[in-house]
Amino acid sequence: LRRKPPHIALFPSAGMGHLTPFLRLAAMLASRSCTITLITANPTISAAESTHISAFFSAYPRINRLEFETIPYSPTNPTTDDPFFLQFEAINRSVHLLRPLLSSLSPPLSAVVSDFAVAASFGPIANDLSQYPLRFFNPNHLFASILLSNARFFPKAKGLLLNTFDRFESETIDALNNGRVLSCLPPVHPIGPLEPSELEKGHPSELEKGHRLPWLDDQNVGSVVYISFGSRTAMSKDQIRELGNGLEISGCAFLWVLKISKVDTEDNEELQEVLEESFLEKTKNRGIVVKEWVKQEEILAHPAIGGFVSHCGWNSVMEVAQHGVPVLAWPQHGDQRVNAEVVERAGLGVWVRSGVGEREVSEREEIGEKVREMMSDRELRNRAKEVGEEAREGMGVEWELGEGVDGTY
Ligand code: BUP
Repeated sequence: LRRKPPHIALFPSAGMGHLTPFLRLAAMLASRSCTITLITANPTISAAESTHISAFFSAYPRINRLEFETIPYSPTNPTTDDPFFLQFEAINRSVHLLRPLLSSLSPPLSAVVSDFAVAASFGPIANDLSQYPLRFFNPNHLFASILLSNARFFPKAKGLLLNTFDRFESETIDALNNGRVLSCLPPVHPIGPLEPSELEKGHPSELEKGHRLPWLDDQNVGSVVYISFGSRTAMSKDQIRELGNGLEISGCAFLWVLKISKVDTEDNEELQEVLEESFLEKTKNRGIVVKEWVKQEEILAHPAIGGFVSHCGWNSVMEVAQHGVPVLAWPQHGDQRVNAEVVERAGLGVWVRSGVGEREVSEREEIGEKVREMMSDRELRNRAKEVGEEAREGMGVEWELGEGVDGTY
């Protein structure tokens, strides 16, 4: 008897860092004959999200879209003004609107894969909270309370999919699967690094538009340092200036993606207004600064790239691991410090805990020195290369989720 292909709904939360892995997973599952419904919550916070969602559905016409309108969340005494956290909460609070839409889908759903920040949407909530060690967080903070209420749902899930791979975090995966962290967790499946979707392949569009890609093509192998702090981190103007001067001091060629505002729709400054004229003049033949969206996957895959100064958002970590490029970790907030530690322990990069990134404003001399050290560290380069080989070994491996409740897969 042939089994029906499973129908899987995917539910990302807000921000590119949360959307990107879901788009990749959707593309990957669709290519393996699953019927896919991607849930998109409106409104989105950033222009990058809207653009990527539209382009994704054009590139994958067979993937269904289920849109739902969230009820805006605007508390009177907010514990945060982060628009992404507020949107997490808005999604969580609006999820009752989603349930009837999901139950009317045809064919009926075999599974829902939900972002951890909105996981509670789909099931009953356990009562016992004592086992979750959230003492590092302020439980009154919106982000902590979102995580807490969603983490309570984890034991009710059929499985947890992690965008990581065995060799990168073997101890952690082992501890999770052997009940050493929590006895009540379902099986944890490391499914990363996720392959880029069609949307991310091809030339890095913005670079190409500005005719700058040939510049990257003309650089020596492993000579360019790539700098990006992700889609939602804007540094202070002072830090941006120090970083620019640090890059100049390093003597290395560079490609720097510079975010001037936290949300791209609020970005109304030109690079020339933020960077010193002398910096732009002195580095014009040695480096490129862009503020547009670039195809990071493609950049990291380019042979000219020899190092990555990264905020260690988890998607960036998985992407750079896959390409085996050394990292200088410069974590900013959220889970990024934990991620930086993972990067360091895996041998993929260095994290100068008391230095770069850990002060209010890190100074140019130190930045220059650390960038130069990373770019010339042969041992680090070799270990990063090995990490890349380990990462690619895991890619494309078929994984089994087991049989669904209705026996359809
Ligand atoms: Br900026 C930028 N192009 O120009 P993270 C980012 N990306 O492809 P974040 C581009 O966005 P949090 C650009 O490759 C990665 O897949 C990048 O996710 C891509 O960091 C994603 O690295 C960014 O997880 O989110 O966005 O700061 O730290 O909240 O996970």
